[in-house]
Order: sequence, then structure tokens, then C-alpha cells
Amino acid sequence: MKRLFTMFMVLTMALTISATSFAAEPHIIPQPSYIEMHEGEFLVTPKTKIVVYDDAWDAAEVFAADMQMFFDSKKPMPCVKRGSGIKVRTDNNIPAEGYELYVQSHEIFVTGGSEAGIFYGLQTLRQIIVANNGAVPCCFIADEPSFAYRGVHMDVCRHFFTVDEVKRYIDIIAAHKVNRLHWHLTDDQGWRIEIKRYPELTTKGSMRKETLIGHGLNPEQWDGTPYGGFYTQDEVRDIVAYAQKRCVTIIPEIEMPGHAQAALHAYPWLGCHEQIVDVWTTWGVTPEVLCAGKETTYEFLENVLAEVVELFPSEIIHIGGDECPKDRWKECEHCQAKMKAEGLESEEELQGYLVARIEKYLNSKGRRIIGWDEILEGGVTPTATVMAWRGAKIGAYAAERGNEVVMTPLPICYFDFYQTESREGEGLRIGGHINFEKVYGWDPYEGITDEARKNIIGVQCNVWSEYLKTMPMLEAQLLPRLAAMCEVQWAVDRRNEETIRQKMETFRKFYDANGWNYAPYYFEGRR
Ligand code: TNX
Repeated sequence: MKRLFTMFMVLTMALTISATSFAAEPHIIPQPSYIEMHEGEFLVTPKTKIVVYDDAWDAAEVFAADMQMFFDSKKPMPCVKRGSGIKVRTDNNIPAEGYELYVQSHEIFVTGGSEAGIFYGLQTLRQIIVANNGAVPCCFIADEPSFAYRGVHMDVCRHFFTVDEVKRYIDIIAAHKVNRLHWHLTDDQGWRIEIKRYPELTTKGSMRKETLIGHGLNPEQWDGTPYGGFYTQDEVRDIVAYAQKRCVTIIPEIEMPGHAQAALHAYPWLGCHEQIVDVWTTWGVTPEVLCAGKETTYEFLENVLAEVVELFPSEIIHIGGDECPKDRWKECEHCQAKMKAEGLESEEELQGYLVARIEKYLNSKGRRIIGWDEILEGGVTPTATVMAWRGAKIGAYAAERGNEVVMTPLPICYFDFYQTESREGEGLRIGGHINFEKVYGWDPYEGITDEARKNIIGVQCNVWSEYLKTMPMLEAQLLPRLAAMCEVQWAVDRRNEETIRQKMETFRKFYDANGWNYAPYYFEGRR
């Protein structure tokens, strides 16, 4: 009897399954941790209400505005306190950036561990809506990120991008569930942020006389056209707030002691020899760097940073630290005197001294520093975060020392590199070769001991703009490789070589729907 009953149960179950049509799993980038399909669907229209519990208005409003664009409707979807529709709420049992998306035929729940979780749940929902023109299959999705730090870098020094372009960039990265924008604001070729105490940083330092034509390795010809731009403090505040609404923390970078020729042009007393230098018109590494001997340099840096921390709530502030030739310091009486007075044995240690002093200053303001991996050379403190760019090995070394590390190694994360082997039709780029597959297949934990793993706080890609003059060019360097990068950042252990191509065909339509420019090579099968 018991056996008969079991057989009956198995049969009815089989019948129910075959009679029920579950939709295929939606293609979502980055891949969620768990997806379960159910029967039926919920139709999202421009009139669907977003019911907001727990004060998650920003996430709801951003979603409503994005949907308005997609539906091309007169008004954004209504965000209300009561009613039925897409209900967003928080639940402390879910990890802060995690979420659960529960789609039923009469309502949708987006439950986040915090407002950020809700934001990411809504981003996932947005991808499904766009792919299905509003008809969302019933399902249950649970999701959370692999890395806490998921960064994209933007260089506005080599070429300048307007406030609206920066916002557009933020829209793009936020849709990939990126939560840090590393904003490279000062360099040899332009100082881009208004500092009230030193107005000439922008009146003089934001303009270069002209720009190199051709490659930086072979400087021969310049364009004769003045080039510049900067952000006022009001514009910076506006951009920071815009990013915050999209769960993106902006980490400002103020480069020191190298990559500072634009500042030297504005204030020659910042240098060792104090002779006037141009805002640089060429790409590469210049010997003109800040003097690390004179006290006036430290005073300047602290005053600049005092204004920077007022503008940016980010707990970590990027102080650069890369590519600082020591030629000037070797000949400088102030630098040599400082080394003697502080018992420093090399110019590298002098850089270490500068970094340590700046770190102490920022700590006194309640902030922490992050710097390019050269900061390790002068004997950096264990409390600095290291951005490993010259190779994963350096990142592994820093993580083993006990420093927190953001992995952004050159052979994988330099999105200014060429995207195809043949380079055909790509235009002039800095060099290298990084395609979608390389990024997607990357293991950011390679060579890291089990113990040091916890110090790898995240992963970032960098889009240096020497050869990227316009927003469409910048976007095509970022997309679609950012889709591969965000799979590493958010879903490091969920990648699947077999399904990624299909997922990307869907995601490409998402790019199209948003009007974002992406490179065609991956879709054409060009590697
Ligand atoms: C190295 S990465 C730099 C940048 C250049 C980039 C070009 C780093 C810390 N410094 O100044 O723009 O290469 O790929």
C-alpha cells in the first residue's frame, strides 16, 4: 500500500511538473547566487507602483527614473508609502549589500540587507524587465557580492569629462553593481578640482597649451590647441550626491609626490628647483615632482586635503604615490637636508616619510589612505590600503604583510589597453591586449595564501584617458569588459564559461536600451 502511494505521488508530481511551464532562468550580469523559477509572471508597466518601506526612497526613485527612460513614459513610476506593486523593504538578516527578489504574479518583493541591497535588487529586476519588455517571470532570487570593494577608475586629467559625462559614467558602473568610483583628479596634464585656498591650481593648472598627437613613447607632434577643464566645489558636491544615490562612494585621488606637474606650474615653489614648468603636454612619466624636503610642500598638501575631505565623505582617500622619479630630490638641498634630519637612507625612504606624514594627517581627520603599490617601497605603515597595479605578486606580498589590498594588476585591469590581438579598427591606444575572456577568466586570488585572502578587499579596473578623448571612446573601452569585471567583483565563484556568451547577448540589448556605447569585438568573436 505504502509503495503504491509513493508511486502515485511520484506520478502526480511528474505530471504537475510537465504541465507547469517555468520560464527559463533570466540572464543576469553579474550572476546572482541563487535563482529559482516559479510559475506565472508579473507585468511591470510605467504605472506600476513602487511601495517604499524603511526609507529606501533614493533606491526607489533612481529605479523609477531609469524605468521612465526605458518605457519612454511621461512620468516616472510612482513611489508611494502604501499599496500594491513592487514592494521594497530592508531585513537585517540579509547581508548589507545582499538582497532577495521575490516575484509573484500579484506583487514583487525586493528585500535588501540595507538600502544598497535594495538598490542592487532593483538593478537585477531592471535587467529582467528590459529583457522581457516588462513581463517578469515569477521567481525567487537571493544574491550577495563576493567583494566589498568593487571599483572602477576614471581619469579626468589626461582628457576632461563634463559633469553630465561623469554622471553617465556613474550610471553605467552602478548598473554593474560597482560601488566605488576612483576619481583621478590631479596629474601632470591638468589639475581638475577647485581648491579655494590655492585658486591658481585651477586658473593656471587646469589648462595645458596643447596636447601630443600620436603615441607618448614617440613624442613628435603637438596639436597647438589649448585644452582644459575643472570641477568647481559645487559641481563636486553635486556629483558626490548623485553617486551616493546610486550606492557609489567616490574615492578622490590627489597625486603626490609624482604626477604633479600641473600643480608645479601653478605654484613653482612646490618644486625643488622652483623654475617654471608647463602643464605637461606629453604622456608618460615626468621628472618634475613635488619637493619632499621643504615644509611648505607638506603645508600645501595638508591644506589641499583639508578641503578634499570636506567634499568627499569616503573613508579612504587616494594619495597616488606612483611613478615618482627621484632625480630632482637627489640634487635638492632641502630633500637631502630632510633625509639627514630624519635619518632616512634613500630617496625611497623619503617618499615613505612623506606618505607616512600625509597618512597621519588624514588619520587626524578620521580618514585612511589608499595608494598605488609604490607606497610599499618606502616602508609603508600596515594601516594603508595598497592598490596593486604592477602585478598580482605585489598585491600578494602586501596582503601577506597585513595591508588591505585592492587588486588591479596591469595585464588584466588596464582597460585603456587594446581589446583585440590584431588591433584592427581600434584607433591609437596605449598598447597591450586585454580582451573580455582574459578578464572573465581571471582569478584574483591566484598566488594568495589562505591567510592573506581576507586582506584582498576588492578588485578594480582602470580607464586611463591619454588616448580617450571623448565619452563614446571611454565607454567603448569600459564596455563590455566591465561586464566581465563585475562578474569577478560580485560573483567570483559563480562564473560559467558555458553560459556567459548567451548572457552577454542579452546584456548587449540592455546596453542598447540604455544608449551606452560598447566595443563590438567580443560580439563579433574577435579576440
Ligand atoms: C601608469 S597605473 C600610470 C598612469 C598611466 C597608465 C597608463 C599608474 C599608477 N600610473 O599614470 O596613465 O600607466 O596605462
